[in-house]
Amino acid sequence: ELNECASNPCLNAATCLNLVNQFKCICTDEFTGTHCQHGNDDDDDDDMMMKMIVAMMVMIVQTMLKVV
Ligand SMILES: [Ca+2]
Repeated sequence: ELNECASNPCLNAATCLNLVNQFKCICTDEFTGTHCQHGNDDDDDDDMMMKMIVAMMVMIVQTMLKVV
């Protein structure tokens, strides 16, 4: 039985639980994933930014179509 937490597998200030033949990361609110490697807020921000960019592109194309 090893201490799987010995290699610090949990990222972003997560708490590591040493279990039998496995580990579990207790992520902070801002992160998710097996190793807490995914930032929830960052992902949301990226999605919002992408949606805004797409919406702007659509508006620009619509405006161009009206002009032409
Ligand atoms: Ca263990």
